[in-house]
Amino acid sequence: MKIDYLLINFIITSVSITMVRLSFSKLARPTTIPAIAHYFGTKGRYEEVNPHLLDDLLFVNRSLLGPPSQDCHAIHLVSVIRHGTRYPTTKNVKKIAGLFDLVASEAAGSALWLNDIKNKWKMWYTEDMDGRLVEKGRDDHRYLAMRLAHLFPTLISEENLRANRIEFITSSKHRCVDSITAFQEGLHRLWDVQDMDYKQYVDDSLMRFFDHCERFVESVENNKTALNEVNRFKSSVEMDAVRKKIAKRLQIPYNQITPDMAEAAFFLCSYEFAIKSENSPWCNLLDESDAQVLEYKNDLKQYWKRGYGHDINCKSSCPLFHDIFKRLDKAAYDYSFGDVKKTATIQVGHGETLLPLLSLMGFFKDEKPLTAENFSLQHNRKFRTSQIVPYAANLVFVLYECTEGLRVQLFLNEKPMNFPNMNRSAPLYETVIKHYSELLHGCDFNKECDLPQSNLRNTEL
Ligand SMILES: *[C@@H]1O[C@H](CO)[C@@H](O)[C@H](O)[C@H]1NC(C)=O
Ligand SMILES: *[C@@H]1O[C@H](CO)[C@@H](O)[C@H](O)[C@H]1NC(C)=O
Ligand SMILES: *[C@@H]1O[C@H](CO)[C@@H](O)[C@H](O)[C@H]1NC(C)=O
Ligand SMILES: CC(=O)N[C@H]1CO[C@H](CO)[C@@H](O)[C@@H]1O
Repeated sequence: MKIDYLLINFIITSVSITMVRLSFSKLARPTTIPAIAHYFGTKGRYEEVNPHLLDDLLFVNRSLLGPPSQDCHAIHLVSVIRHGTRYPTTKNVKKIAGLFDLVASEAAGSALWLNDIKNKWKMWYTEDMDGRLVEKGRDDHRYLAMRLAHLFPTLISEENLRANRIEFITSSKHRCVDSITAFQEGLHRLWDVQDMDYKQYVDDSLMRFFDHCERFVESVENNKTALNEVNRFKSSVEMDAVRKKIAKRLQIPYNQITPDMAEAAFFLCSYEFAIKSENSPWCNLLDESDAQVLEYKNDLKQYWKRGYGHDINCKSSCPLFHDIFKRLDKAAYDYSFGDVKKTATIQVGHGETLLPLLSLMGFFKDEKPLTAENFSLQHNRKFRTSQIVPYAANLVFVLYECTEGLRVQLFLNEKPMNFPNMNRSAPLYETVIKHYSELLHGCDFNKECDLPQSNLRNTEL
């Protein structure tokens, strides 16, 4: 609410931007940040990976994010963005309700926070919230849009928006449609555009490719043993220790604190923080080492369901991979004829859209796989979803025309990221094409995703 009021304020008094920025810094910051906020994985705030936004939601670091060199001219930008902060899904609301009932009826002790949970805290999550975008999630996208427009003023501009040179594509899920709408709202507010409708295309074959890949659905999504490592970790000594500590803090018998209950406590702390900016009394159920265990449990799940764990997880993203390079190719081609048709592509999807694509392209690959036994050995793992896919996570490809030719620069969550095994931050486009030539010439969705019987069906038709 406060932030929204300020946003309006910002539009009205945009003359004194510095003043508004100062008030942002006072109001956007919650009283305190939970000590475990860095471990929330896919339920983490974007601000945890970009803490300077707590001082100024419109801050962009030009020296870090500017063109590779002065002679470079941005031609096109393709971004794949995760939806913003959302409510829990129905499944997680049920888990939260289960924990709340248990604590309200069984927990004992005189700790202040426990008293707050039992006497002040209200179970306000309802099943019909169903993972919908919250107001904070709209702001995530509104401000991201404004920052990207500041960073790439020749690509994301009012003129290009009006001339339909910016394409908006989204997953059909309500939280994604609402996010991309908020993104456009951010641009409209920035330029005070009042006479334009929001235009966007739903494309699940690009943004929810995982639903369309039969081999993925059969061998991972619907396969009980595909996530064996996660299930084994649930009964690991590490998870047992977390449960015992929670049981002790609540004075509830250990056997009643199931791994799901421990996870529900983690969810509660993360949702109260991400949605309401509150350091909730629920956060006292877990200390930092507990959070690391629960973070690993989430990372294990993402690793085996969306990342390197199974090759098909990555391969299911082939359509998106090809689409990105097709757009860059097309932009380069059009540009060479002085005929700019599109300057930017804004695509909004899920964490499940980004992780397979990043894995396909070789990012955040650890030498050894993440397994149920590896928790302590994987302390410094690269595959850490808290860092990679918080709410509103974004992967941005920017194509530049430079004196030596085309260059492409990559940003993850507004930070430059090198391509795997390339030490230059904006390599020549042809170097990148060479690097990915195998995928660019292969990575055929039908070949990877069709199951033998469906091939049969197809030939019978
Ligand atoms: C911006 O980026 C530069 C270069 O990496 C860095 O030295 C500087 O500290 C950053 N500035 C802020 C305010 O974050
Ligand atoms: C299910 O997953 C296991 C473990 O990855 C694998 O060995 C098995 O082949 C999968 N089953 C199917 C039907 O794909
Ligand atoms: C980048 O890699 C090339 C070849 O792999 C090497 O010659 C060069 O020294 C590296 N540059 C830096 C800054 O590491
Ligand atoms: C980094 C590391 O030590 N990884 C090990 C994890 O556990 C598996 C067996 O489950 C080993 O094969 C890996 O070497």
